[in-house]
Amino acid sequence: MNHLDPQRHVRGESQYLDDVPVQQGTLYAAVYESPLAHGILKNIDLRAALKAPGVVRILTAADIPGQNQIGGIVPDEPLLAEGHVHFRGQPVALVLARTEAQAHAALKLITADIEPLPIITDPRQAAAQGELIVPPRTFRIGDSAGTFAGCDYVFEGVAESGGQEHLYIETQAAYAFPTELGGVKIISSTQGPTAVQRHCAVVLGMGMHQIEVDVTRLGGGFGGKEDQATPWGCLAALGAFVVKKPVKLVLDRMADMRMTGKRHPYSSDFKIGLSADLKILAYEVTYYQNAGASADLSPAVLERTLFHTTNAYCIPNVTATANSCRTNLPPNTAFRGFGGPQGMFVIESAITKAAEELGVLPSEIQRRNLLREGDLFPYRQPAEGCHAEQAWDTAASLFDLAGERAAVAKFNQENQLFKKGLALMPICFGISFTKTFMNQTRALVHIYTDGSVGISTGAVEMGQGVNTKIAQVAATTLGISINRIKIETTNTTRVANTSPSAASATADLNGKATQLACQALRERLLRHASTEFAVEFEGITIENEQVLAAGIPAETTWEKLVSSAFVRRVALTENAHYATPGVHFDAGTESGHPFAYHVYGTALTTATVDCLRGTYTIDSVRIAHDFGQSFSPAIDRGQIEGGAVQGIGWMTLEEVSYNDQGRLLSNSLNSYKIPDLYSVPAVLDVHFLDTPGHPNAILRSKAVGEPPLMYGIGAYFALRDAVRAFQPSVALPLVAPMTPERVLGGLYPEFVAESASRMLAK
Ligand code: LUZ
Ligand code: MOS
Repeated sequence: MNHLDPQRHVRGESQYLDDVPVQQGTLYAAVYESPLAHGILKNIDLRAALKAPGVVRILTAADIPGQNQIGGIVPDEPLLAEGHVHFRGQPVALVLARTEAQAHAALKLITADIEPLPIITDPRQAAAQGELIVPPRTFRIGDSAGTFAGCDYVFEGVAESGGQEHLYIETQAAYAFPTELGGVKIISSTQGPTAVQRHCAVVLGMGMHQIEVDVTRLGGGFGGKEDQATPWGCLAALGAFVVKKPVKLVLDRMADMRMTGKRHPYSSDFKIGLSADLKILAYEVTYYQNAGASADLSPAVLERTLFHTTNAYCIPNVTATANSCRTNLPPNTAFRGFGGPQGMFVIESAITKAAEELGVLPSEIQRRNLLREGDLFPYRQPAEGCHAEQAWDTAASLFDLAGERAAVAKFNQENQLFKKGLALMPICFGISFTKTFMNQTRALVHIYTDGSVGISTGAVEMGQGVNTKIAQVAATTLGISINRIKIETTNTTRVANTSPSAASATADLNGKATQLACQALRERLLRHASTEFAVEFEGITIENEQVLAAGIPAETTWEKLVSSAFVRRVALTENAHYATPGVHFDAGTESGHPFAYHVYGTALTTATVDCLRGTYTIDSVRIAHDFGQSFSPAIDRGQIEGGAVQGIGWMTLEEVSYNDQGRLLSNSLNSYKIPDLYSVPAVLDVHFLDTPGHPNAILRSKAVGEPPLMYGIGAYFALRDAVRAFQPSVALPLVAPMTPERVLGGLYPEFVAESASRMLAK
């Protein structure tokens, strides 16, 4: 089965938001952003801009008819700044003009009088000043403090990981239309249509039923449109509501990079205790999450960091504390992995540090501590259907770990100016929204009288192939060709109260709802056939569009079955609700069974460093991955390859950089480097482990969205291994991304420190 969309994508036929035919009278919106990262907003001078050509109206907080509030978890985020500004790029005013160029030209005529306030960009500084978004949370199992005294080895350290720009190809955008009775319809590039609907209703001061949100597809999301499509949807809706004209708002790339939040940078303190035989007995970690200026999804991201504190390892004594720190940066947000990668980077750093100090291979510690069936995670869910050891051992044998190691050692002995490194990266990722109530959705399935089928769910297609999977589920369940099936746009009036397409759970949730609806329709149609042809219900099936059973006429096809059912007034529409069974969590005790299941895998990564230049190549990434029973292997393989490469980018190339004034320095694609064709490893192998899948996974095919991103962490440690082959004594800080500059700093620490101080002196 192939992904249904790519042929249309490469021919330019797929319709994205900016391709929607523009209605007559449409106004174009542009956003005036705060030029300062923190201050008191005393006045906005709109006079010159209002006189500019084509300008129809300029809206500020004062024009909001409902509440000026779009905070999803904590109500701390105004749609338009009011009283204060809290980050550079914060929306302050919305210009509506006849053309896009006129709207942008008018922005330059706006001035704001802002009294500067002190700017915080560092999460530890924010924490020291008590600037926390929510109270700190702690996950605890066993007694870590009491265990360290009995450990043979104890190591402490600091690990830091950087932000990451989502860089969806389609930037943030919305197109809003006034509807009769004073409502608004919004076409939005969002992963969360209901979030856009809910917040538009709040901002406009009306019921959610007055707001309709429609999504055809996104040109990528990666978490960046889970919550942060909302402001643009609300701004376009506000414009349409006030001016009673269609309003289109599309961010250009640099505005998108400046104004939207990214993956959260983390700075963390760790302490790890081991026995003489390298069992990890205790682990303590304190995370400082750089949340940016408002909560956005940060508390939920923070929680998932805690859930992934111990990655794929069983550690009996753990204390993990997480702080969400308020800084004067754009609010950071969901990004593939959702805090999990940040937590997993720290435990891998701790293990690597311990291994380096002890003079053993990190993999010796990793392998010895992998989860086994029934082991408890720190939140007390047992590992059920655990494939951590199977994934590791399969990777080690299939990819010839011993041979690879020998080859790396031989290369390093024979080469002075190039060094190779190797690392293993096991992953374990929990599938489900950690907020239990979010694990629900619905599917609305229509069979039309000609036998064609239209399916609406809460799933948003953003390139991940969820529409293909849902169509496959329906075709399989109904026994018909996939060519009869259309996956409709995601629309809040057809499927209401949806969770965002996120948490790797979209195909599971919406696939299961579709399966339930199609099972009901199938049963209803077969009962009709049983009556119509007076044959036993039990024996009847539909296969390849043919209704089969003794006594059923051979010419009874799917089409005939459907049209005869219609004539007999049988309902050809079904609406099904699905809620993941067995998930629960008690935030009071920080324990429960939050995940439907876990996904496992192991990557073996090798890299070569050019020890003169500090440049490098990631030579190979070979992955043994737990797909369960994949029914779309091409799509699933694509997710693993894409995720691994995106993770490599986060860990080795992509450096989100703000100055101390909160100004984004990496503000375009010439200062922010993402993986391209040339930085993809020459070898990127994906092996499908033989695993049974899980009943909560759609057709036992496990979720594939987020887990592979964390294979990229292996690239960081492979590079570190190579640098240490050149400079065995170097005290390399555990700071990601491992950019060529950082590699160079590891290769020539004194020289780099010296030249840096010389540059500073200049
Ligand atoms: N969004 C969310 C997510 O609201 N809860 C989650 O647990 C989650 N996990 C991954 C990605 N997005
Ligand atoms: Mo995502 S980080 O599952 O939107």
